[in-house]
Amino acid sequence: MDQLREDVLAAIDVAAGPDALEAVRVHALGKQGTVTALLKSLGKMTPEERQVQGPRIHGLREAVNAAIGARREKLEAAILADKLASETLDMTLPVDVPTSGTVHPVSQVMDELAEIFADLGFAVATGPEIEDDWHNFTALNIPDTHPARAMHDTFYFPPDDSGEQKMLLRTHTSPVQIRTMVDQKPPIRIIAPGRTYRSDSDATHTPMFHQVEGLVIDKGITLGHLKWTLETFLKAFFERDDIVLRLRPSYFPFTEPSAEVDVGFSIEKGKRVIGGSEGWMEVLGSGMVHPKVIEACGLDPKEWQGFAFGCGIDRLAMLKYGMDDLRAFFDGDLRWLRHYGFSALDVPTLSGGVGA
Ligand code: 2NL
Repeated sequence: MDQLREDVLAAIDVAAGPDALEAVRVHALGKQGTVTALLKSLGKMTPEERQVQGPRIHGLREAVNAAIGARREKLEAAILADKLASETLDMTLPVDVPTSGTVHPVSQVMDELAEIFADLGFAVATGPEIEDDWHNFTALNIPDTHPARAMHDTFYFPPDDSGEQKMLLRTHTSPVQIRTMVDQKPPIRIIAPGRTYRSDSDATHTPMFHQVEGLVIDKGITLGHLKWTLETFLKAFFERDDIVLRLRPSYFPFTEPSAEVDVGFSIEKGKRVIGGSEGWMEVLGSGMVHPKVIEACGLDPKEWQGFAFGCGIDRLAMLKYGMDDLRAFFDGDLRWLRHYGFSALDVPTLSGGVGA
């Protein structure tokens, strides 16, 4: 038994790894193991023999178990030390950055507009892009003979036999404001951003473009309110205090009086930037809502007045973020989108800055 003890403990001591150690354990303590055989032999002994051999054989089993436990700990510590020494991480290697999309500049500018006008008490209104003749033209005091109603300027749907009025792709977001005036009681303060369509295509016009219109209907509204609102909006949007406005008399069928709004620009590093007054750039159309439009929506123009304005969102984005070709907005070129796109986490807020 002393020889067996010596042999098993020596084998445990030289076991080179967990597998070798397990083999030694099975050889000694497994079903057919050498130590197991001694334990089994206790059953065949006389009580006197068992009294002498029992403690010796059990003591041997304990000693083997303890030695295996100690050896296993030693081997595992060695394996861990080995891993720590060999598995180093090279922090200078380039990381595989997962690709993620960007927010399109048009969406970013729409979010900026919603944020700025929300602060002035305006809600965002939306409506259908497929409109009828009445909401898109008639209610806006646009006469049947107006060139905008011509087949070659507006996308009309083929007429059906129902005798219902002509359907078309809205040419501005004004029908959203018409629907709001028809459905809601004043006071009304809304902006209507969205897609609009005109049969036009060159370097500065795409058949689909984006527009934002604003509308205020209340009692005692004047051109003064219009000018202050636009000035406050443009200062917040372009994030500059030196915004200068110039209102030029103009004509729209749906406003009276009407005014084109020019904004002063200056030249910085050879580029035109909004602010200052080295020159003028037309950015908005506006005016006091025509009494006929207010009446068409079922309101009494003697009781309710208001102002409205409209401008191109694509154009606002170009002026703020320095793009020069409108067509690139709708090409879907990933290189352009990565260059001009915004992080989805970079949400415009008045406290954190509306733009990049
Ligand atoms: C422009 C000019 C404008 C409006 C849009 C409007 C809407 C209603 C009533 C009266 Cl419901 N007016 N909208 C008014 C003036 C100008 O847009 O140059 N847009 C790109």
